[in-house]
Amino acid sequence: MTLPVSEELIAGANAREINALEDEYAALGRKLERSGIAIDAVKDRVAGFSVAVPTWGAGRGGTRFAKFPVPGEPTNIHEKLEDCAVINQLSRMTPRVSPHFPWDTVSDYKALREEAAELGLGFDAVNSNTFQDQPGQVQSYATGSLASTVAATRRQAVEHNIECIEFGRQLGSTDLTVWVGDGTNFPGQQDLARSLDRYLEAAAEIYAALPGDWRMLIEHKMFEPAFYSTVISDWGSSILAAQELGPKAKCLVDLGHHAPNTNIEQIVARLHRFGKLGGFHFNDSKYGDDDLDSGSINPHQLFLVFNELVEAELNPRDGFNPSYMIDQSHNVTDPIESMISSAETIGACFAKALLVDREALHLAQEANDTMMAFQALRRAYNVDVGPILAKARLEAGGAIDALRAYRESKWRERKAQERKPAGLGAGIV
Ligand code: PSV
Ligand code: MN
Ligand code: MN
Repeated sequence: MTLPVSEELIAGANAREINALEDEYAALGRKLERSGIAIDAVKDRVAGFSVAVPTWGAGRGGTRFAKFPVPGEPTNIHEKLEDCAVINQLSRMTPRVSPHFPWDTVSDYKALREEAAELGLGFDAVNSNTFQDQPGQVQSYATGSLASTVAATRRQAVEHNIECIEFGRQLGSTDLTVWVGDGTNFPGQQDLARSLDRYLEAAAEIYAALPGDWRMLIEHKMFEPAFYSTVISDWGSSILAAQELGPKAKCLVDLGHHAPNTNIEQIVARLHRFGKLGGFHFNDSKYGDDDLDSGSINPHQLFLVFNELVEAELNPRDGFNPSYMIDQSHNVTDPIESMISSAETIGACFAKALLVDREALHLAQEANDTMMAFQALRRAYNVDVGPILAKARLEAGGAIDALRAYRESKWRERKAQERKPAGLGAGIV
């Protein structure tokens, strides 16, 4: 394996920070011990936690108004993998990459899988794209894709998804994430029931092409690019579709795809209850599908989501194995820095959820002692779990302070000299 950042640089940075970390870790260990929690056990759980990063998150995102590339940003799948390897090498929490087709152009999938492995990476869910037209494409997605009234367009969308499964097979993926932009902008524009019929019929063809150990993750979104209705608008439509398709179909929850203030943690609990929780796209939002960095606006919500996930793990239902991925648009930051910071935030919410005194919580719930039930969550949420994450990173070969080590590596500055400039223009969704 050839990792991108110099091991000496990481070791040097860690040597400067190790004493402070040991001190903080020991102090936190004593504090947790007073509540009967063994810090090493929590650290080991955190060490086993990972979240995938999206190839499209490795470049600067943008809005429909503009995209401002960062000098040295990756412009092809090989450079994106290199950057993802930097994130994982320093954070040791992001060993898998999720590709998006045809945004990622690949000539040899087998070789790409080997290239990724050499960088310490594997592949996560493959994402199909039927929400944009591509050069040379025969049918336009202007009328939608899987739910289009145009049979040839539906066929093209089905075939693209099946082709994505084949790409994923070669890359070692086992999940296909399907998000469609299908929907309407005017009342009456389409028959709301028949659109779903068409979607279900087309999705069933994709489902039928899934290999035995694959899952189809259905991602709902209530608006954008369609602003009156979307075909798979919410978790209700998503779970109904997943139930109709079969056991390999699960629901994917993108945190930004709901109406403001929606109780997402409750959606998580509901999906799990019916064995349909397939995975997450982590990001944060203030207004809509803002794709802001995870936990940057509402870290408490992220903690509550993980609280449900820890509960779910203790009460397993059918095939509980949610896939975790970051889906953010890094418009004003270095994407590597945003993903290092986001992975840390996501891991921290998981760690805090592990600290919840479940017995106290359940007893308080049974006794209808609202304040003590809330306090069981609050106590865990208030703990600074930074030392636990840093220790897990250090033991896995990463950097105690991953962001600082990244800055010291001058990775972006060096890539700005080596890589060809990224194109300008409007961003991606
Ligand atoms: C749609 O808004 C979405 O969340 C889907 O996951 C897409 O694949 C992704 O964004 C692309 O940016
Ligand atoms: Mn998403
Ligand atoms: Mn989105």
